[in-house]
Amino acid sequence: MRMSRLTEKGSALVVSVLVLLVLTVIGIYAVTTSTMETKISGFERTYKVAFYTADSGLPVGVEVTKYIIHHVPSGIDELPSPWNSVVDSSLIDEVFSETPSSDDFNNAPDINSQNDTDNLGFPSATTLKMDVDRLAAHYLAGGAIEFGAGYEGIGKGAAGGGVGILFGYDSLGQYAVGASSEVYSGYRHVVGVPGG
Ligand SMILES: [Ca+2]
Ligand SMILES: [Ca+2]
Repeated sequence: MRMSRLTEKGSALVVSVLVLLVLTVIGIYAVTTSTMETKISGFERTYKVAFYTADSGLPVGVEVTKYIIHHVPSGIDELPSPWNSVVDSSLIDEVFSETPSSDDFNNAPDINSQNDTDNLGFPSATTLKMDVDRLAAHYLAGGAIEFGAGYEGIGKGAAGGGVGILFGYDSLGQYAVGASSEVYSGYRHVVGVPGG
């Protein structure tokens, strides 16, 4: 009788230890999984910040290009703030030159947000670097109405075509350590011809 009770006590102890072991393993698994998920969502967030930085830089590049075309500045200091601090001086020549440029955003970015004290309003630890390239110019056939949406040039001839200048924007957004995103976009600037 006594022996039997001792055996029962021993069995209960073994079962308790086994249950505790199983619970411990489940607990470790749960903690590991949630830590992994936290890390993954953290990576996702840094990637999104990098992507939106790159993406929101594209309109900046287009506006800078338009300004240079319309105002023909002789130097970068003639650009309005904060563009005068983030635009590389080579961009003015690039916009008007028919010779394609071979620069890139790593080597010599045409726009670098870090050169502005406010980082162009982007969050801290974020960088926008962009390469603006004039790709090609081509004559457009057809009437002004056809190009009405992109019309910004001179001389509205009803039957006149114009010149379309293509620009490419290679935008790099960087956030924190290692998170980066690249977005590429284009813009066609249409210049009308007088007396068309
Ligand atoms: Ca350049
Ligand atoms: Ca360029």
